Amino acid sequence: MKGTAPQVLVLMGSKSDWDVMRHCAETLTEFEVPHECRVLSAHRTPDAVVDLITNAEKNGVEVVIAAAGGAAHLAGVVAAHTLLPVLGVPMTSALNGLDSLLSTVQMPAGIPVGTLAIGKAGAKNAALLGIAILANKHALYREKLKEFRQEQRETVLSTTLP
Ligand code: RP5
Repeated sequence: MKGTAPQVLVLMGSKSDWDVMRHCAETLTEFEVPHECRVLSAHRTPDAVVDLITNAEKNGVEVVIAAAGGAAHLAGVVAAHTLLPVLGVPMTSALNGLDSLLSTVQMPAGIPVGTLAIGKAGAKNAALLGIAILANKHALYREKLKEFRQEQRETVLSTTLP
């Protein structure tokens, strides 16, 4: 969706996260949600994270998704600088993502990060939850989510085993 202002901003701490986070981007594309994916790190590029996130809302962004691995503070830092809903996706890491999960989910009270599952499921669900948030305001996304759920239902019900 080039040329359209992004409604969802997808940040990840490293290019090494892309192999997982492409599932998030692919889901947003499937639902035709204008989005932008960026690599920015809370510890390697802290000033650039703050610059981008403090301007996100006035640039039309409605939901931010932030993925990171290890001492995964990206989503929390992002949430500290915006009133937009922030969804965190823990990346698999040296500790199988448990460190990333705890770093993302265990926000002290006051600055929430809606945290999804570790890895691919979390990447895809972050997109779907982001779309559900957008659907409160944009009826078209609500219809698309209904269709998506119906397709999943039909897939399960038509499953046959050998
Ligand atoms: C985090 O460190 C990134 O989100 C990534 O998951 C992890 C490793 O990054 P690289 O060393 O692969 O760049 O900041």
